[in-house]
Amino acid sequence: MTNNYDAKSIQVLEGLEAVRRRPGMYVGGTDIKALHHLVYEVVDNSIDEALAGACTEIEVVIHKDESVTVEDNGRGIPVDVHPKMGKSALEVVMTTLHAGGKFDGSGYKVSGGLHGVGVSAVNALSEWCEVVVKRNGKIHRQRYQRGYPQGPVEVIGKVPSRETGTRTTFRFDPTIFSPDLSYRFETLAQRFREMAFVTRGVRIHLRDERKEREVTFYFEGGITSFVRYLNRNRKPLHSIVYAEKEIEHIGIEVAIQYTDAFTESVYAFANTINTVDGGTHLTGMRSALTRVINDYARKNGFLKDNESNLTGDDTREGLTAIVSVKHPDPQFESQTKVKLMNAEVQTYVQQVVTEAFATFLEENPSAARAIIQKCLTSARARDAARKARDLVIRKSALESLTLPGKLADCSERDPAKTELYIVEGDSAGGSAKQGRDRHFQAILPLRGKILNTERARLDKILSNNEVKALISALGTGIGDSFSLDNLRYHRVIIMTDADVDGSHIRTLLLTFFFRYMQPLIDNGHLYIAQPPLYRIATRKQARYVYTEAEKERLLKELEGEKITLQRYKGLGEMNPQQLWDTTMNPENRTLLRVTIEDAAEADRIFDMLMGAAVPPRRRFIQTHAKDVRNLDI
Ligand code: 0RA
Repeated sequence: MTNNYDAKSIQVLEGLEAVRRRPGMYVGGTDIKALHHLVYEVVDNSIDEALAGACTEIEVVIHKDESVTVEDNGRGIPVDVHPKMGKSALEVVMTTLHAGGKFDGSGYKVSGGLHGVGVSAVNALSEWCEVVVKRNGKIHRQRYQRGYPQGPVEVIGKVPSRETGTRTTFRFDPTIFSPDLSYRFETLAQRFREMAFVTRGVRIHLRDERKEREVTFYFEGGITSFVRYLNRNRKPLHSIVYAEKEIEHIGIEVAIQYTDAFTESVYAFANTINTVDGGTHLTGMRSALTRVINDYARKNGFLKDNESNLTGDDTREGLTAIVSVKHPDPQFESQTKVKLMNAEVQTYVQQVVTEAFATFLEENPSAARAIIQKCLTSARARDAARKARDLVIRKSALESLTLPGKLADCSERDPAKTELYIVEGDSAGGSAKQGRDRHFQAILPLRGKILNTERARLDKILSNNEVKALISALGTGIGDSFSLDNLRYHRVIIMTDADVDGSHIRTLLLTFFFRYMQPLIDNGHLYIAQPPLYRIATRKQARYVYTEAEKERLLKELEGEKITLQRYKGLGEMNPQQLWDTTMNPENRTLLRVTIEDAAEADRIFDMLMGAAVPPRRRFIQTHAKDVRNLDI
């Protein structure tokens, strides 16, 4: 018995140390993403309680010192002494790897924790952590430092015995994570919104004490509310189709609604986690929709015998849907790639969607007609787009000789050494042309706003002159026929004014690249230039600053001196030399590399940006458009 205990203790210590030595293996790194991961890991456990029907409220608080509290009104982590280990179950949960929510093996239907490392990994990576459990009419508490208990579980008070729950507070360890990391309210809020959508009946409250703000997510309608939310600015073609069924202990839920939009908004969840890379649940839903629509269209004369079936692409346009599965043993492709692999799920989801959607079409012939007409239009548009694209591709083969007239090309021919500046407006384009190093820097001025690509179809976009110039300057083609090998410049740099119009144009360009040239982003070729916001001059020298914070710092530094402060609203206000010095000279400039950390999030951002009514769109552009990762060159 004692031996066993000692052996277990050693195991525990080794486990905690392993996590601290290789945090990457357990929480994916030591950056801001991993930091958010810690919070998700803790909240996942409370969500598990909610999924088990034992918890309705989850409160998350970000404290001023960047510690975080997660509190739920679940059953409370058991605190009784584990007979084999001779210590409290709470301590086992908090200090043993993989002993998270599933520790007693029975209490749980499914586990939300995708990564399954459990709260013990969070504990190990925390400078300090405290867990308070209300259970059996008592308040229990245990504290830890870097994972190690600072004493046994203590009873610190009494409560009515119906009052139960778990409260965990932890402070990330600054010797493991970058010490100046700071939680992003928006990122956490986004995740909790999704969790609340797919966990009907749970209320998730997020409060930020650093800068008093809070938000509560509660969706009575679950994923039906989610679909209504996604379609809030679109015109639905019919009421939301909802189905829910449990097959072989797998909970399956879908909500489906077609709209008049051209894009698709489909999200798949497995155990409340947004499976960005899809998987068997998504495939099951998609193939069912295509099959049901084709069957109905044939049977009711929308498709003639000599006409071919609608394709998956045709039935996707304007589709908004959520598929959410709760699986007792989810298999994922890998730790980071979020893709559900359980093969049986595809069959089950297909079954549920086929039954529900076929019934819906039978019972609602006018909705059925609207959906099928939408799909037929989409098929025709796709056909037209294919023709238009072929034309562009054929033409761009010729146009490798005939580059757009307004492109000021560089003399270097090796793409690895060259850069293309996409510049807003003719006057800034003029300054850039004069200021550049023409040996390796090419300039493409764009006039006015390029098309809003979200709202328009491919065939229309391709007829836009600005877009045409961009495509032929890059040389890659677009969409399915995009080829990175033909990229004519390895750095493609968007350079726009530091004002609202500038950020709008930047966003439009990002949308275009995201939708039609994604490999360009994936391979790190797309950048955003950083023109200065201010020029601050004293009698002795002039300096440029790029952020408000920098400006404040410099003004403090120069206190007492006589200064002139110039705010640059547009690139056009700089002369060619200044533009070169501040924004284009590789020696001094800062470029931000555009990354797609999370394709779904990016998609949502574009979706919201382009799909939304004007006020939220403006706010979003102003706060997030430049939110890309910093890169030193
Ligand atoms: C194991 C067993 C039971 C509940 C929990 C763990 C539990 C874990 C966490 C983590 C955060 N909040 C939590 N709430 C509960 C079931 C205990 C029972 O049957 O009463």
